[in-house]
Amino acid sequence: MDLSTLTEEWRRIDVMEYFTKDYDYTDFEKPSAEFASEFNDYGLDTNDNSLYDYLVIEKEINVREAGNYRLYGSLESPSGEWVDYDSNYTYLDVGLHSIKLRFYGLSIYNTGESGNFVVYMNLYDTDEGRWLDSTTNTTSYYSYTDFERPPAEFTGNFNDYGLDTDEDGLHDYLVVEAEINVTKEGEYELSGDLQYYNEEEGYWEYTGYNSNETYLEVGIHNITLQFDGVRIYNSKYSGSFRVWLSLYETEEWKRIDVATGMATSRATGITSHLTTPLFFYPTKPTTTLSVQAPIRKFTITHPYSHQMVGLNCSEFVDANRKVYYDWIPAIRLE
Ligand SMILES: [Ca+2]
Ligand SMILES: [Ca+2]
Repeated sequence: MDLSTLTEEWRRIDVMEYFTKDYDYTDFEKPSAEFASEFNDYGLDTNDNSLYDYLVIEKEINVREAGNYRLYGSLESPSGEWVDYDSNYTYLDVGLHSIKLRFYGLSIYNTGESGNFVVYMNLYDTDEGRWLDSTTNTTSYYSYTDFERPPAEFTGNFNDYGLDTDEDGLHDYLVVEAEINVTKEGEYELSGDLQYYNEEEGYWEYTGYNSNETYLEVGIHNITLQFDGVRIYNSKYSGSFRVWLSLYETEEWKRIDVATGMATSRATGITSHLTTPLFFYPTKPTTTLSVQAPIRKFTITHPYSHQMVGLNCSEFVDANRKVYYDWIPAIRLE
């Protein structure tokens, strides 16, 4: 989905109400597959340390026509925070099948929540590229302490300063340092978005991105990000900047920690992932998604309900041509 290509020129110029004859829905085609009732879940420990590496779910699917299908599932914590997603692409013959999804144990540990987790599922026919069915199931009780611990995390110590690389007295970079405690050596990536609060428009303006991938031994490390000074000059903003920091392990490319105290800026209820729908909960009949810098808007109209609404989103390109694959920054719902 490239929102930068959306225009505001689409205007409805005429509306007409027309009523068809009466139809019986049973006279129409049934979906080639749909969800059946069975649902099962269990913890999976892959390295025998008595902590679950994955939460596995098995969902029953009733197939009417053999073909290629995709089961997509999104996991939410008991309090409704998004945790992880997984997809399973598979060929299925006619009949009942139990299909598995695996959710990342560390992401569950990071919620700090115990209780029954919620799995939102969608079923797609990948031959026809068609959505077929959706359903929601609740897992049995889990404590977050049943799952794997983060191999690295922020200690909470941060620092920042201007860096003058050509000694002309002006900062070439704004450097942000994050202290990271590594308990399992490996490859990690620290990434950050630099933002400032635009008082006039009332939102956080994106001012730069940087990432730093590095191999880290066990211990405490200071990892730095460098944000482009010219970009900051061009913003014409003076004051404190906010940095949204994420720490990834690069084996499974999972986010293992985010810097605290910065969560308020993120749009409520939005998650977006590689080749999966962008989901949100509509709270009004019409929801406007706003994308920042410069502001662009588009409106999604849908029945008022607490069902999730999905947009297909494989990548997101913001107005500055920066491409995001795993989340959408600077969007808000109105
Ligand atoms: Ca384990
Ligand atoms: Ca300089």
